[in-house]
Amino acid sequence: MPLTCRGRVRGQEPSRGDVDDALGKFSLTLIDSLDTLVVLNKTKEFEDAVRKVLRDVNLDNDVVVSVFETNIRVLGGLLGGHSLAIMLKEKGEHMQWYNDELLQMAKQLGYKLLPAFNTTSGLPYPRINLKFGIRKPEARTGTETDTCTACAGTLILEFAALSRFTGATIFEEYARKALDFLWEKRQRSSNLVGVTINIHTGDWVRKDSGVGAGIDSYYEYLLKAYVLLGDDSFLERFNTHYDAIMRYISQPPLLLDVHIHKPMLNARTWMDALLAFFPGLQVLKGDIRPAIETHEMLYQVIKKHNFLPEAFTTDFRVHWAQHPLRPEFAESTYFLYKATGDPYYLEVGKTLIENLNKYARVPCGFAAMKDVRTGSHEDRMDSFFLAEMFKYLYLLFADKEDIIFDIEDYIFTTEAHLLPLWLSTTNQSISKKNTTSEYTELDDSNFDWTCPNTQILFPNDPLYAQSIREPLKNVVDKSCPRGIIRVEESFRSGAKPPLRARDFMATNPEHLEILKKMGAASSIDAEDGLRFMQEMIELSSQQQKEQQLPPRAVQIVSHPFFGRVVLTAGPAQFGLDLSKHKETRGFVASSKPYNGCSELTNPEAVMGKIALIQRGQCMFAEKARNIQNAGAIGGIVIDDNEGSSSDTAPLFQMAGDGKDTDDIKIPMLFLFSKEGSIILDAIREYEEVEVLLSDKAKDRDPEMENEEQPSSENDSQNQSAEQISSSSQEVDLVDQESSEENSLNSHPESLSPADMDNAASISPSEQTSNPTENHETTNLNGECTDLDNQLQEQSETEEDSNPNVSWGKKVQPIDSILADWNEDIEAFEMMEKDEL
Ligand code: DMJ
Repeated sequence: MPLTCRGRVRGQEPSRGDVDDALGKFSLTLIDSLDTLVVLNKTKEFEDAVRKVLRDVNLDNDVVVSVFETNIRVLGGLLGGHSLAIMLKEKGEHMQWYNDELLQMAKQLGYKLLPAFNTTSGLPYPRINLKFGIRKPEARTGTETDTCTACAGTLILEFAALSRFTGATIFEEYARKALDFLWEKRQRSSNLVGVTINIHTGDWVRKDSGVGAGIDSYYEYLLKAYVLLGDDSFLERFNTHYDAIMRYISQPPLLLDVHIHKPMLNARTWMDALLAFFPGLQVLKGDIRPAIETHEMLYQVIKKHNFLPEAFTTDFRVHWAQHPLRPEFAESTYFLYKATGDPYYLEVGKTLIENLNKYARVPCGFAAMKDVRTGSHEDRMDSFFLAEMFKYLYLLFADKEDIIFDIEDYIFTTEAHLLPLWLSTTNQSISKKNTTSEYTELDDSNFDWTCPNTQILFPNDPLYAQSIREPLKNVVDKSCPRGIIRVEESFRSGAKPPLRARDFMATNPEHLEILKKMGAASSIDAEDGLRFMQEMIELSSQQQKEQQLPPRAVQIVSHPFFGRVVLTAGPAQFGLDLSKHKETRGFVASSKPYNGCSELTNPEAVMGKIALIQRGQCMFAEKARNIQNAGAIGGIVIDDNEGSSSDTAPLFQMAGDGKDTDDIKIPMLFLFSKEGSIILDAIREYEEVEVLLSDKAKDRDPEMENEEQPSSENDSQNQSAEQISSSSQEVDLVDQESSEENSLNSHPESLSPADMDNAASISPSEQTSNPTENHETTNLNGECTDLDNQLQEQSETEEDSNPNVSWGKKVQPIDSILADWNEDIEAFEMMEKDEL
């Protein structure tokens, strides 16, 4: 936890839900970063780290963990560590004492994971108890019915390596069986797989299909299993799927999810950050052109937001603003540089590193971005940051002689762990399944460049990659994404377009008839119904969204923080609107009484400063008035619920007191207790603590550190009570204008299926885009002519002109249908649970 400078121990911190399933009290980060140390030529540190793992790590904990995460991060980490330990030992200088201890641990862990495969399908349960397996009731797991495709299909590299290193064939057998089952279950006409599957029946639970969350590394492992194990059947499967991906999902430069049964139909209008690995996989396959295109599109999204948001729409707005420092884009950049030698990719890498240092680096590491729009942090540095991000960025810039071994002798697992290619010829006792006859005859032209020799791929043409990128230069700023158009076009040829939620009218008998039909059994109707429900819920959540304000940021700028720590703050529905005014900068002081519910007894201490007040005992507006009367230039309300944190709670917004709050002119922000205590601890340690209150963290540059530190008194002059009152007139004016502007610009955004059920509880930071983005979108829509956008604009106009028509009324008649679809919607949540 890079903000609080502690390790995250499961059970000792408030649960963050499924994301904690990666934590098994097994020193995850230490194990996941073992082989990174060797890549970075930190041999001595590697030796120490291995000793620590052997001395301290216990794998027999009564903890329920994700089988997928444990496999890729811990089993993979141990095997990567072992691979490089034996390499070093053989060189004769380091690790001379090493006697396969990491491998023994890996084997022990492998056996602990095996009970998860006790299903008729051979697909593993998604979770397992490290101590009790899936034995009930002690295990507290083993009741799940579904898993994600990537979760069941991302085992073969680690399991086969474990079998081949140890001679215990059972691991490779189990992983192969799970892959065979997934292959059998592919949708036979599209050759695509869904996102989640029932581990007992093999039915697809979520029938949407993409290359990102929930499926990503299944494809990666088919191709890499071929590379590592030399088994043609894996390549044939991969090629069959790849052909389908390029036919349906790839809509260059976009990669859009489609339905497995109706692959010409896009399943959503947004993309997730996990798909950024795909250009790297395309390089490995040898299909460089689309890799360059998609990578370039992603890079432009990054340049717009500094990081790749967890999800972004086809018109490149933020859909889900979090960014946990995922490595996929750096991984693809590395592979593209290796393939093309184009220095452009070094520039890309430089930007990534600069952004990490500028926006994510904090005193105790690198903090995930809670919201790429505000630049606020989360107290979280996932183990893949060291395992993958560090490794790929280092390798991008490393010359051959910088690395003490030949990296070409290894394959990267999905967590960037290194497995030696010589395993392909060791302990090959697993019988290969001869299923060649099942493979579709493929158009060979697709594979002209498969397994290319990079020396001859771009002969004498250093401008090859650039010529592909050039037409995409402004794609993010100017595009009218064709993905959206395609959906509509597919129905222009005669067939009646399905009913879209935005067009639905409860009074239209034809619409009601279509709705009834959707409840019937045909799978096509069912899919239309499913999409209808998704859209309906998205639109209805948009209603709630409109009352919600975006998150704000509290940035600590004084020594020794210098702007490095940015805390996610909740906005207030009253007081100075930080999205329309320059940030407020000032030293902080606790008010007395701390709850701020009566006239302050220490006005001299808060005068000209930002007052800290505790939540509770009176209305927020009352607190604001009391600190404003004492001369404070701003206020931070700190939650009185001990342990609350923006990591686990949705964004909190402070409401007014139901009366006129125009008299409150100072900005007010809310911090949960954990973020608040970071400021309180800082005061205890450094006394003078200066912060910025803003809608977006100020760029931290070296100047911030050199900036003359204004004394608290100076600062108090910055925004004196007089200035506050003079700026208040401006506030009123701007507020009026902007509220009009906002209503004009309000723009329905879609939510992920996984978000849908949570629409009420999800943090607005994940739902709203900032006013600038709305504005851009309006401009963009003005230029676009596709039907989808026209319809969207139409529906906005209708709503605007008749504000009394509420969605509540429209939603009512379909309540019963909502119940029918409930099960599917729950399944949609799996995506977040399983991978995001
Ligand atoms: C990593 O743990 C792996 O790359 C995995 O396959 C999916 N993504 C995370 C990091 O984003």
